[in-house]
Amino acid sequence: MTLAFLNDLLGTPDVASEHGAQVKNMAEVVHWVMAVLGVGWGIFVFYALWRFRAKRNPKAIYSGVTSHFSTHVEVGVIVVEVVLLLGFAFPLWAARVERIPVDRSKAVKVRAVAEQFRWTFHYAGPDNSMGLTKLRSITSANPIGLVEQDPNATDDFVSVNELVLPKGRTCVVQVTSKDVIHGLALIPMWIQADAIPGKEIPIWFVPTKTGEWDIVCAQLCGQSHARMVSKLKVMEGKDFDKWYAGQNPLLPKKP
Ligand SMILES: [Cu+2]
Repeated sequence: MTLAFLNDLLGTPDVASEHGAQVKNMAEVVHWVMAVLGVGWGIFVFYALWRFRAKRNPKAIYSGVTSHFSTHVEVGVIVVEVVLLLGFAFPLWAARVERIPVDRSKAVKVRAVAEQFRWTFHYAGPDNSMGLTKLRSITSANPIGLVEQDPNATDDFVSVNELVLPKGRTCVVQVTSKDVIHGLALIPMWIQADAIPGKEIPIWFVPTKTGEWDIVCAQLCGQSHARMVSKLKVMEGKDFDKWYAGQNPLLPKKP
């Protein structure tokens, strides 16, 4: 029986991004440590119930425990948790969250704009520069509020409830919301971020597999939260380029 087989028992989803395996490993280690802790403490509770039952101990002893065994166990657990946190979780967090690629000129840039109850994915368009958006510019035809006067905005396009990305390229997604807090969970990418009104939270990753998956809203955001389902489509680079070039700009062409 291999470790991989044991990990399959956890039912963790497949990895379709470059960094995904690291997060998956981390999740698996944490699950197994917690399983050992949970089972261990469970056994201890039943042992204590049996060992200190009233029939065998008719008279309570008020002096308490005299051995240091439990202290050693507690210290051991703390050491394991500190190693997990400082040795694994913090460096992984720093790599995934802090070290956002500085040179984004070649990255695929998308804004994920949440609202009750859909996702509008805003692409930078052929110029690969995100157009300016403003709350005041939002209309039914311009749901993300692109500013018409901004030259970078003229070629920007949107994709509603479908996040299309290429395999093998760095993707930077700015996550935001128009109303309440939502959560963008890209499960096969092993990445997730809350969509908070007034904030743009960047996430980045490199997809390594083509395919189609559901995107779920990861925050209970209202009555139709469960129906806030979108698609994540990862295509081969050339198919993506074709799709990208075929999209119509959101703003009407200026006469
Ligand atoms: Cu939501």
